[in-house]
Amino acid sequence: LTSDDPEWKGISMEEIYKHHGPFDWHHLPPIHPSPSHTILFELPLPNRGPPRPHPVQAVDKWNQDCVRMPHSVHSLYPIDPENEATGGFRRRWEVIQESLLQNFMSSHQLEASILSYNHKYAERWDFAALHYFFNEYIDEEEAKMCLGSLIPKIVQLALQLPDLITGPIPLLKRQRNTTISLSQLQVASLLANAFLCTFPRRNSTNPQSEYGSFPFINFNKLFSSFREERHSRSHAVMEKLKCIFHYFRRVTSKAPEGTITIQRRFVPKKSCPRWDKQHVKLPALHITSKGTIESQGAGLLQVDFANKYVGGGVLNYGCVQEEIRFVICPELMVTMLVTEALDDTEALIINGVERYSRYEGYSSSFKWAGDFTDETPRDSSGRLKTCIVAIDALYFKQPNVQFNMGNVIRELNKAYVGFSSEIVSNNMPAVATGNWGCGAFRGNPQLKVLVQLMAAAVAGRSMVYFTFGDTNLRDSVADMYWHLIRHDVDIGRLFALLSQYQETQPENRSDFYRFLYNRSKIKPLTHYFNADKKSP
Ligand code: AR6
Repeated sequence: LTSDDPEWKGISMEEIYKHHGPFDWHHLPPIHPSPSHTILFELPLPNRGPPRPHPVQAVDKWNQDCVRMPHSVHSLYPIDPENEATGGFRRRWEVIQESLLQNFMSSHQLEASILSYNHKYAERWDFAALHYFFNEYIDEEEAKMCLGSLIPKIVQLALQLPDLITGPIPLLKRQRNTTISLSQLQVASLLANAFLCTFPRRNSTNPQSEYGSFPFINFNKLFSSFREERHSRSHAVMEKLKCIFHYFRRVTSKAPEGTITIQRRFVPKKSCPRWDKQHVKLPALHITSKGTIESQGAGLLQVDFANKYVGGGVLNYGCVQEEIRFVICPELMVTMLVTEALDDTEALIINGVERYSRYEGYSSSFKWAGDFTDETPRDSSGRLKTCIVAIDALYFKQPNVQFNMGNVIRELNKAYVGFSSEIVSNNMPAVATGNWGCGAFRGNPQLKVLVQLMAAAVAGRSMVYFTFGDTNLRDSVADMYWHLIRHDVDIGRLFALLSQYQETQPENRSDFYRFLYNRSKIKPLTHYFNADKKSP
């Protein structure tokens, strides 16, 4: 089963794809409304053009369970911001419209405009990144084009919001299984509003505030992410801005026609697997040092190495796996509008997002590398057949702590919730993953690969693992994988071995894989017992 091809080990991609094309899985049911699934467009879809908004008669809800929309009649703004007590109030949406419908000659005018409906933050927000981008980073011609032509289009797209979104958008709150489907055009308009910082109540930094447990969505955070002394990280922010402007260029020159589904998945802890009692075997594994999840994982369940506040530092200095994915597929950012911080046994699954940009480099060397045409086919509900699952690993300050069984179980459950599905099928796409939790979050990839394999096994999926250039990791994991297969080590047994390793005192702990090699050769009693029963 192993190959001579030095780039990969384990099972071939043909076998992972079960000898079909990458997009031939039939595991995802069409979009269908239900009490837990809100659909913001009309079904069936039109033969051409973007989906029409649903409901036909607009409904304006202003409460704790839905996104507080900037155009709601309930969103009010002081007529005289300096003198709230005396001046009375008007609709904030009117203020937004008036201040945005103008010709912008500079990014400073755009800043003034944004602040005119966010006066509370006039002293606190700065727009250093935005100004650097327009005045220093891109050339004058480009800056002129962007301000004179693209920004007005973004404004148009944002101001279409009341026509494009007619129903309340439910929030995906903690410990609820809730799903939302939107059209790509609706998402574009929401993101145009985020860009212009129009979402009310989303700016407080107080954790006790109404949205204290939600990610930030207004782009002011990104616009201020620039410091001379953080030169290389500020540079990456400039390149992220290029990706975002490119996205808006694309969606304002031709309205996208597809749809997107966002699902919050919650499995109560008591319904998660008893890991010591799982007798499934390790699943098929393809492990490679070449390629990335988003490029070579076509059609598979692609893991987003997430923060519990989905999107992580995308609207800030962050520029690692999650943030890069969010800027090359900016539709992912709409999840930040609706998703409350993920709990331990929760995941977010996003179907249908499109990729708009190419990129080069990583972290501080990240660069926008031009337009990307996404050739992924669509399903019958208009979604690109791209499926992403956001799971947040634990951050480990102390490397030893990750072997504590409480933490191992937490990571097993998290991966299980992300990889499993309420739809039972024996034809589930493999998981496309890699060093989840092992970069910014400082986990041990030799442990995390096994944790993910165990979760995939119980969820009934194979796995494609990208080591991101690390050939040593590829080889050591492949060797361990074949060793465990040869010794018939099942998930419960592997769990028991992890727990034995953890019982040895940290100062006496040997190399983790050496420990597994030594111990897994010794078969547990139950195996002898079963073997005895079979022998004559
Ligand atoms: N494909 C495959 N592997 C990759 C890719 C890719 N496209 N990009 C990176 N890797 P990291 P974490 C590998 O640090 O540790 C964010 O801020 C590469 O080896 O992004 O889970 C989130 O918002 C890299 O070192 O994930 C969270 O706050 C490793 O994957 C936090 O980082 C881990 O990537 C999560 O940190």
